[in-house]
Amino acid sequence: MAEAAAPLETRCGYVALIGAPNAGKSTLLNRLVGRKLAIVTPKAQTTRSRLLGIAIEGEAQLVYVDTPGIFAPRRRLDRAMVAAAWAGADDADETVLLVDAARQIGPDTRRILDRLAARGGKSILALNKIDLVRRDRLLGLAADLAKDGTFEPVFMISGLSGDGVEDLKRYLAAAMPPGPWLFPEDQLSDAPERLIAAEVTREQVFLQLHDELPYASTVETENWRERPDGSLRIEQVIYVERPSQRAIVLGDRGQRIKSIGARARAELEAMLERRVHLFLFVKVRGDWGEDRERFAALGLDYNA
Ligand SMILES: Nc1nc2c(ncn2[C@@H]2O[C@H](COP(=O)(O)OP(=O)(O)OP(=O)(O)O)[C@@H](O)[C@H]2O)c(=O)[nH]1
Ligand SMILES: [Mg+2]
Repeated sequence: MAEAAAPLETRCGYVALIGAPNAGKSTLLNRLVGRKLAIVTPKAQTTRSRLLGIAIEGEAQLVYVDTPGIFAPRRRLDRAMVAAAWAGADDADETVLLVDAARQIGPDTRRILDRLAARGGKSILALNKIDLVRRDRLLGLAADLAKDGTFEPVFMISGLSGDGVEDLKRYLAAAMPPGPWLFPEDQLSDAPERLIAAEVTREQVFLQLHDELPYASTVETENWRERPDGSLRIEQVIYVERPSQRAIVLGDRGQRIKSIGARARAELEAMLERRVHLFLFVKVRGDWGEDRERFAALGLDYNA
């Protein structure tokens, strides 16, 4: 007689990834989910709002929360980003603090350490970018950060190479509370495709314009239409704050916007697995960082 299948005990929970800007949270989220959902650039403050990345590990469904980097906020947009990051941590079953092990512990990370200590309870520490650091330095850093007892356990990982990430995943899966899965098995994110598509273009704007353009530029998908031949027609607007910035995004004889569009389109075609016709427009919208509607579009709290 065939044995009856054992009842499956499923687990499910939220894991917040927090840390100073540029610690590698979005890179790790993509690695944990096994697909590129979050954009990654060498610039600090790339991620603006919370983004869920959903993965299955054995019987567990893990809902990872990528958050904006936590830093001392000045402008309204900054405050909303930092509030979104802490909200992600406060709602989560487990919190992973990512620390860039290749750098000194800076004031941003210090501030996070203080708040975590004040909050009480345990968080997980992940020393990231270990591909860049010598082992003796890592051990010193781990001992220094773990001494006040806020962290248990400590992982040493590289989100970029994947080193150590499997161990972290297994630990997190076992730590999730028992319960039914909250999302369909094949769902990878809560973000609509239109939003991820806008982020792909913003990534190119950030990557291709380096320091020439302040980070106060944003991208919105305005139109998304399937054509009869199965291809997609996507229209997006890149918003900047001043006419001089518009000129920078367009570039000499439109070369820059062309190149941004070409790279973004290639990424979108790979991501969406079909042909994409991408139309980019650049508009000036003075001081969008104070505009309520833009905050709503980003899923941020204007009054944070
Ligand atoms: N060498 C190395 N570089 C990494 C690693 N993880 C991330 N990076 C790089 O660090 C930079 C920042 O990575 P992100 O994933 O965007 O960092 P983030 O914490 O999401 O940054 P914000 O969204 O701005 O807060 C990028 O240039 C990444 O390629 C790693 O494990 N090793
Ligand atoms: Mg990020």
